[in-house]
Amino acid sequence: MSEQMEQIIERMKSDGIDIAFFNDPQTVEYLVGFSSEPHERILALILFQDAPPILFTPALDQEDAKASVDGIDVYSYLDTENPWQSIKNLIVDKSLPTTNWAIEKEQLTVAKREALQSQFPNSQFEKDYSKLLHTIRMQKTSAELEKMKKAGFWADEAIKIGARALKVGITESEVVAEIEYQLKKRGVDQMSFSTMVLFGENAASPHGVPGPNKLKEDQFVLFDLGVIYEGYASDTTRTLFFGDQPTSEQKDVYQTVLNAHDTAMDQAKINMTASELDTIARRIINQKGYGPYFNHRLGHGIGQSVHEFPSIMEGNQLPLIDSMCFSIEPGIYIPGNIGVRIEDCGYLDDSGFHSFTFFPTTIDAYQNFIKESK
Ligand SMILES: [Mn+2]
Repeated sequence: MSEQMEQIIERMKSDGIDIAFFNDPQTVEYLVGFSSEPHERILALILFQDAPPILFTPALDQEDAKASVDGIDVYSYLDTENPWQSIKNLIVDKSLPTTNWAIEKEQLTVAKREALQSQFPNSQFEKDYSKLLHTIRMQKTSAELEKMKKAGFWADEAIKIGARALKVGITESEVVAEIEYQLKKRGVDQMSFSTMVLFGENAASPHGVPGPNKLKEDQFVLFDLGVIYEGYASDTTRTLFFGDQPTSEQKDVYQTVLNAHDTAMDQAKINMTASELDTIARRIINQKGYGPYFNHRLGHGIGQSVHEFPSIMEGNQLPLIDSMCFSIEPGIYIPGNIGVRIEDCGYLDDSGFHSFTFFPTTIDAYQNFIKESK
């Protein structure tokens, strides 16, 4: 049984929880190593204080599940069976207490909870273990960090593919298509979110949408993208200057974001709070008068999902700890005019913050890259 599962069972004992029911596919994958998206079917990991865990899957997943887990009983149901009735029978067979349940309130729909309640009318489903899972997942194992480095490698490759594709007149959508096509040909078939490529003023919205805009000389091109590799996400943003004559405003905005990004990367350390790290970057942007245009938190945790705990934001007094993974992504967005963001995700250890991505960040990075590729 994994160390993380043992940690949860210890917690069940101290909380007086008889049964913990996890139905988030990512939780299941995290705890037992079996990955599947059940759609409307039921996939669940059921933990007890003093009995072996049950992995409950749709019948079509049973063989894969058995092959990928160790020391866990796998049971399945057919589409023609009532999964909740099957779960009840499995649990009742164990003759263990069933009064107090912990569930993932962020994942278990009301309908599913009612289905469980109908099978166990005298049980309580009040305890929420969503936060507990977030907390455990914040601290990555060395095996997880290795996967995240690989996911980072492919994010850097994606930026390079995108940079090579740039030319006057190409559209944002065409650059997105090129990136995803080239990655798929190389065996990377899942992005961690919709790839973003935004030209010039279209990048002035932090959640802009790529479309038919055509690239012109001396515009910024904002790439925000990542891939899923072996179940782990990457996420990086580069704002490349396409041309060689940035205006003084373009230079000033870019250098301010870069300075905030580099300073936060350099100064991030264990035991600092998430809020303190946000402030380090935000102060630099405020001092240059762009504060109102940095309208989001400095960063977010990352792992199996592209956004998870911790949130690197003002007011979050959570201390940063060893092996936590998160983004550092300051930005300045002046509506209708200019948008610049620079983002790297990485992990913390005793010697500081270590990025998973390495594409250069200076304003002439695009020019240098093109020269070197020739
Ligand atoms: Mn991000």
